[in-house]
Order: sequence, then structure tokens, then C-alpha cells
Amino acid sequence: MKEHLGSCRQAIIDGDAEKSEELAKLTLEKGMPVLEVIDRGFVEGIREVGRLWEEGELFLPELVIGADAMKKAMAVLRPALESVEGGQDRLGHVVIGTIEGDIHDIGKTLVATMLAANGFEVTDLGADVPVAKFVETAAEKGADWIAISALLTTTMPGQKRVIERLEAKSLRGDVKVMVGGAPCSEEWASEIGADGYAGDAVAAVALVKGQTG
Ligand code: B1M
Repeated sequence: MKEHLGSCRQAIIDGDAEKSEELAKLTLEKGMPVLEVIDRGFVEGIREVGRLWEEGELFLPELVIGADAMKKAMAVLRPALESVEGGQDRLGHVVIGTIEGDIHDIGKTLVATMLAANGFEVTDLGADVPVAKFVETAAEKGADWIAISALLTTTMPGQKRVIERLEAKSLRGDVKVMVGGAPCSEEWASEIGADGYAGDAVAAVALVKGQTG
């Protein structure tokens, strides 16, 4: 297992999409724990790519190639996550997306997949989602939660604008707001008046489960 996790991490660092896809398939064939392989293998790889890029050891095209390798692996593994606890009554409705100006969608998609796998109805708006779109969709669907991902310090204020728009439309009491993404924190969530912060997909499920219904 340890060796497999190391290979998954390395395939992302190498930007080797063929290898990462192959390793994802092997994960399923061997019945390895999917979430652990994602978290301790592939995710560690993409975070290392980000670190190397920040230090100037990798260039933007290599960051893009690493992200592509990550997406290939996730495409293979996502259906296995979706089937973990499928087929039960829906526990609530979550509208999720990455805030406007921000195209990072790997973490957000993982959170959406885990919520769906745990019995929530999920409307995934994708990435670069305008503030108004979160609010309109939540109202239209009668959502219990809006989950807003932000990976850039420059896009985090958009999470606050969603809350302000909910207040302006007198909808704040109808829907809870969760924020997440690498630069976010508990402090940020309370500063902007969100109902919660989740540091990873498992915490996001726990938060929504604990406060819905
Ligand atoms: Co970008 N990028 N990137 N990037 N990128 C970061 C975020 C950065 C930290 C890299 C670095 O400097 N080390 C940095 C941000 C710095 C900052 O703002 N302080 C950065 C930058 C600067 C940029 C560009 C501006 C680069 C440029 O063009 N000069 C540009 C921005 C484009 C834009 O959005 N407008 C850019 C572009 C890209 C790529 C397109 C190449 C690619 C994204 C591909 C894609 O997503 N489709 C990319 C990537 C891959 C990264 C890093 C390396 C990895 C992100 C990732 O996928 N992580 C990232 C470095 C890092 O995060 N350490 C970086 C894996 C993922 C599973 O984790 O997203 O954290 P994460 O999600 C976790 C938790 O955070 C949580 O659960 C997830 C699962 O555990 N979570 C939530 C996430 N959303 C949640 C929502 C919730 C709850 C929990 O509910 C609301």
C-alpha cells in the first residue's frame, strides 16, 4: 500500500497522466481504499506540484500537466466513491461550486462526490461561478446548503459576497453556507458570517450531516 501511495504521488509530480490513470485502475482492481489513495497518494502529489511551482522549480505548463494527471485519476476513481453509500433517501440538498474568478475545481468536485455518496442531493455549478448564480440556484432548488470553494486569496472575498447577497434578498435564514478550499479557515468562515468551514471532503460531509435536518 505504501509503495502504491508513493507511485500515485509521483505520477502526479511527473505529470504522467497515463501512469496516474493506470494506478487509479489498479486501485480499483486490487480493492484498495479509494479515499485513502486519493488523499494520501494523488492529493499529496498535486500539493507537491503546487509547492514546487511556488518555489520556482516548476513552471505553469507543468502545473497544468500535473492537474491533468490528477483529473485523469479522479475520473477513474469518482464512480467508486459515488457507489459507497448510494441508494438511500436524500438527506438534504447542497448547491456547490467554485467562486467566480477561480477555476480550481479538483477539490470542489471531490467534496461534491463525497456529499452525493453520503446521501445528499448535489447541484454542482462547476467553477468560476458568479455570486448571483449561487443565490438564485439555492432559492430555485430550496437548497439546505450553499458550499463555496475558493483556492485563491484573491477570490475568497466572493464567498463573502454570496452571504451579502443572500442577506440582501432576505434569504439568509433559508440556507446555510459552508466555505472551503486551501486558503480558507474557521476564522475566515466566522469573519464573513458563514455557518461552517471544512478542511477536506470528509469534514464537509460531517459538517453538513451534523447541521441538516
Ligand atoms: Co493553482 N494555485 N493557480 N492551479 N493550484 C494554487 C491554489 C496555489 C496555492 C499554488 C501555489 O502558489 N502554491 C496558488 C494560489 C496562491 C494564493 O492565492 N495564495 C495558485 C495560483 C496562484 C494559480 C494561478 C493564479 C496561476 C497563474 O495563472 N499564474 C492560476 C489561477 C487560475 C484561476 O483560477 N483564475 C492557477 C491555475 C491552476 C491550474 C489550472 C494549473 C490548476 C487547477 C486545475 C483544476 O482545478 N481544474 C492549479 C492547481 C492544480 C493548483 C494546486 C497545485 C493544487 C490544487 C488542487 O487541486 N489540490 C494549488 C496548490 C495547493 O492547493 N496546495 C494551486 C488538490 C485538492 C484535492 O485539494 O483544492 O485544497 P483542495 O481541496 C480540498 C480541501 O481544500 C477541501 O476539500 C478538498 C478535498 O480534500 N475543499 C473544500 C475544497 N473546496 C471545498 C469546498 C467546501 C469544503 C471543503 O465546501 C464549501
